[in-house]
Amino acid sequence: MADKKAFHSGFVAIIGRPNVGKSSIMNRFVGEKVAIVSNKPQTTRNKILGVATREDWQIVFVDTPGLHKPRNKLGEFMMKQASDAREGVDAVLCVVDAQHIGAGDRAVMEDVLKMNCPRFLAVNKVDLATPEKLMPQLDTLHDLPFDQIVTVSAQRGDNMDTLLELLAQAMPEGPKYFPDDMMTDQPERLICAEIIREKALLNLREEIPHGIGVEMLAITKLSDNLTEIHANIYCERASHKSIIIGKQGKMLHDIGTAARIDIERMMGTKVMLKLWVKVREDWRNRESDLRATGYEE
Ligand SMILES: Nc1nc2c(ncn2[C@@H]2O[C@H](COP(=O)(O)OP(=O)(O)OP(=O)(O)O)[C@@H](O)[C@H]2O)c(=O)[nH]1
Ligand SMILES: [Mg+2]
Repeated sequence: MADKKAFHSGFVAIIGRPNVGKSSIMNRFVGEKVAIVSNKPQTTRNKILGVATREDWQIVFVDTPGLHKPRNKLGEFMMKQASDAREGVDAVLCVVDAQHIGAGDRAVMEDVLKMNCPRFLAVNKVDLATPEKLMPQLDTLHDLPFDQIVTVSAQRGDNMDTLLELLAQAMPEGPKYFPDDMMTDQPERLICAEIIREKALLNLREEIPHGIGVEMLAITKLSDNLTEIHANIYCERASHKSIIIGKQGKMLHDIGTAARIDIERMMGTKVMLKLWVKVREDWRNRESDLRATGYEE
């Protein structure tokens, strides 16, 4: 009987500035939306695992919050999550936005290049960058000692299979860390909270999204196909609260409806979703509020 080919596996941290498309890349690799995505920077707040499994390899991706200067305890928590994610990984995937590679991205790349493991660079959103804009940017990257530099589009899919294959080839021999059907380490209640936050991010503008947190109060399975969910949406000012609720409750209704549809799909049951909006001034600096919204070690 022929020897069975050795299984390869490992952890890959995804690192980069806010909004470059880290979570979109992970979702594409996993084949499911395990991390929420929005056009607002600082969408991701926790380390989130996403698992891609094939016949002879498994990669566990660690999506991280975009690197920025923290302005409150939540920001500090996020940056700690991002730096912890680098510990003990088998490879790192640094991500930049093809439309603009700035000083902040360069600092991140320099930092990533200090890591002692295979280092990959994804230049994402190539669908948005014209060749005239992209070429000079790529020229400035070629000298950097990444193991591979790949231009990709997480949204359109360009080169994503190639990048995934290159990452798989860099994985050492190892066990299957997670069962085949497991896509993420996130518990159901955290996924629900994230879905609600995503819908708030998509619907709200300016500074409000950054000040939003979701506290899950209860998830009750009323029957095999009906779940009741209660959650608080935190915001930082009374004026924000009235915007989140909207005229005759329309905004909150829209956020709730969009969230309910996604949660129903995830849970495979009908969902009754009840949301309340609470003003918690400075909650992003208060330990107890951070704990309630899921931001603790
Ligand atoms: N056109 C285009 N848009 C993209 C692509 N990848 C991501 N985006 C968009 O870019 C925005 C940010 O994507 P995210 O995946 O949330 O970015 P992130 O790096 O995880 O952001 P943070 O969690 O805030 O650090 C979203 O609006 C995505 O839809 C891409 O390849 N092409
Ligand atoms: Mg993200």
